[in-house]
Amino acid sequence: MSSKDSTNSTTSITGSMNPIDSMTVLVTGGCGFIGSHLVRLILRERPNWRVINVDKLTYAGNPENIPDVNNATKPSRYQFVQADIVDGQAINALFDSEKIEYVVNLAAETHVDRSLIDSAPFLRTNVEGTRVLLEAATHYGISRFLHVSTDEVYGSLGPTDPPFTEQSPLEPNSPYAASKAAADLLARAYHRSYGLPVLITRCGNNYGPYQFPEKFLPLFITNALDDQSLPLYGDGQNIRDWIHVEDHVRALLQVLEKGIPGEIYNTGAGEEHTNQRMAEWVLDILKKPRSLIQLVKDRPAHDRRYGLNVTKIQNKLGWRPSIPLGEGLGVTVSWYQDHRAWWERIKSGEYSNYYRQWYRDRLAIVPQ
Ligand code: NAD
Ligand code: TDX
Repeated sequence: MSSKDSTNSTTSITGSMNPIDSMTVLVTGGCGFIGSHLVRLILRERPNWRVINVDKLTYAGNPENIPDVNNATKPSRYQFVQADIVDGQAINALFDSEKIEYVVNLAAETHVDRSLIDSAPFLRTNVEGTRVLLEAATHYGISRFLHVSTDEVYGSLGPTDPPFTEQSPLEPNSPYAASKAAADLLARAYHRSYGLPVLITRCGNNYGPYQFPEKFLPLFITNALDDQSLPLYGDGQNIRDWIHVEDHVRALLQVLEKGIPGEIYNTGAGEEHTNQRMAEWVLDILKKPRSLIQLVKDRPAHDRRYGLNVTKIQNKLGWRPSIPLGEGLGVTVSWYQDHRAWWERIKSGEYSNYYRQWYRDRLAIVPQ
């Protein structure tokens, strides 16, 4: 690989920039769920930053996730580029034409169940796409590369195990998780091998507005709104550690600006709950009967429990989650109630084929 010096970078390789400094950040996957919240946060709170959003617009990418940005932001501060992160030519052309200082890599295939049907797109985007970005970032000598990994790389906890720390072994169980673990380790290797200032975050389950309704909470909320069954896998006792997406993107910004290159930061809100509890919570908020919950065939290799020790990000960077689950869940349910057109368009499109295929054997009655 070729490595250029950092002449087109405005900071030292380990230094972080003052938030008021002007700079250009490349966000990949900015039309997805978390990426759209991050783009919005940066444009709102870093008035001198320019955001280039590279997104392929897969089934999960949706420009409608950032309507305020698309319609109201001055073009000079926001640019959307439809491109595939695996396409080295397109990515290098972008680095050639723009003075990119920071990269935040969120672009990924993200749905565990789809990775169990076909793992190829997961390996392609999550591993090869990350490699293409790391290579370009190294070549062009950028200041910081934040790779957004996931708690799923750690595998599964037993009921009495302490939560995962950054030192926990990586034992991914699904093709999705394995592809994310590979990308995570590749990002680490680019730091060790080439000195690329890589930062890695591993976050728990996000919830909030604009989440694609294949994921547990938006699927259950929108099914409940339509009085459809909520397909709860297995015995419903699997545990996830839930965090509001706004808290997550604030952590990402903090790590991007203040994190130490080469370091990994777990991110989570310490809200561990069983899927059954979450499903009942949604139904109670909507005043719908709990009989809508239907226990269905389990997901293969279904991780039993995720939980994160977030002492490091709290102590080293001073980040704290600020949205309690009880509050965030209520507001999120209201958002889906108020944005029926957004999710109905998704659920009636390509997603309906997937839903029929995946849940056909699971649900007794699947809408035709
Ligand atoms: P998402 O599926 O909502 O969005 C992914 C985005 O990436 C989409 O806009 C899609 O079009 C884009 N994309 C996919 N393949 C691409 C490619 N080859 N080139 C360019 N763009 C491409 O995902 P999300 O939930 O917002 O997750 C974002 C990131 O955060 C992922 O890396 C995911 O692994 C990680 N993460 C998610 C969670 C969670 O709970 N959602 C938790 C921890 C980590
Ligand atoms: O229909 C369902 N029924 C059900 O019981 C679905 C879709 C899910 N579940 C269960 C499986 C999980 O235990 O709910 C839990 C959450 O499922 P997902 O929303 O698919 O998330 P998960 O598998 O935990 O992975 C998520 O968190 C980590 C994201 O999808 C990943 O992108 C992220 O990395």
